[in-house]
Amino acid sequence: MNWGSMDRYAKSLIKEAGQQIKHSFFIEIEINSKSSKNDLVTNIDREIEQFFIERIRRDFPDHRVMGEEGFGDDIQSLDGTIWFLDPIDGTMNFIHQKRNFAISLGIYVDGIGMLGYVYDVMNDDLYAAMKDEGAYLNDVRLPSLEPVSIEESIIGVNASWVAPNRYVDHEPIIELVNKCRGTRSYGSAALEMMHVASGRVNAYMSMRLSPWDVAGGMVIANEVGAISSTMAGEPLGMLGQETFIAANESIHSELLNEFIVLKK
Ligand code: 2AM
Ligand code: CA
Ligand code: CA
Ligand code: CA
Repeated sequence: MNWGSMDRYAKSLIKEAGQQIKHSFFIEIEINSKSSKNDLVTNIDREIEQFFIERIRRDFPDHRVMGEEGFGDDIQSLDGTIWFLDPIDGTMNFIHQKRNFAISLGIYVDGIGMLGYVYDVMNDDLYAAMKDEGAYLNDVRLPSLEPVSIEESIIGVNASWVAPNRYVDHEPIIELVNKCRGTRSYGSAALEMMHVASGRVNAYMSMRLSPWDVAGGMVIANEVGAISSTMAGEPLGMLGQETFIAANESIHSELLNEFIVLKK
């Protein structure tokens, strides 16, 4: 299969899954917590992941899947074709708001992002990119990002960072919040990355994200010239949880050098 038909296949799978998520609003959803009381999961997260995995295994038996809910493969290396899937990114929003969540999918070959998708289900907005072929929102090409200054930037940052926390020194974050034009926090890493890729927000950062949170978004962000890295400025390893920043190229290193002081 070539990349064009792979792209069509992935898009139709995502749209079908989106329909299933919308239908779930008519039935009772089962809610459980995972690592902590506010880390939520539903039967729909699991069912959507299983839906993708059944199709992928049927149609691409030599591909592997890394999915949040654990129905995929045990991935220890990036060799071959890997589908990084988050069936619902923003589960808390899915439960509480019935909006502001996304399906996030990245298809990587030997660690290189070839296809990326973030589907804002309730708005029917599909962000998609193929490596070196540009990024699109519903088939309209996203332009390359224009440079911005910190003073003119909207920064996607979680409010808990301006209080003492175990990840970063909060004083420099307060300085950043005061210096920038404004801050936003939407509760879906994949959608926040799409705000960056569309120029609506100029940087997004998070302390602990997994490969499925960022795999799709990074392919898209890369095509418009946004830089994605860990908070140490390194490329992501894509095998476990890491710190993360996606930013307009013009402010990426300034954010890391001047405002992010990681705790040991
Ligand atoms: P999720 O909804 O798929 O869990 C805001 O919480 C963002 O961080 C969401 O994109 C969420 O993805 C992600 N996230 C990653 N790890 C998380 C965790 N342990 N608890 C809650 N959210 C997490
Ligand atoms: Ca989750
Ligand atoms: Ca997620
Ligand atoms: Ca999820």
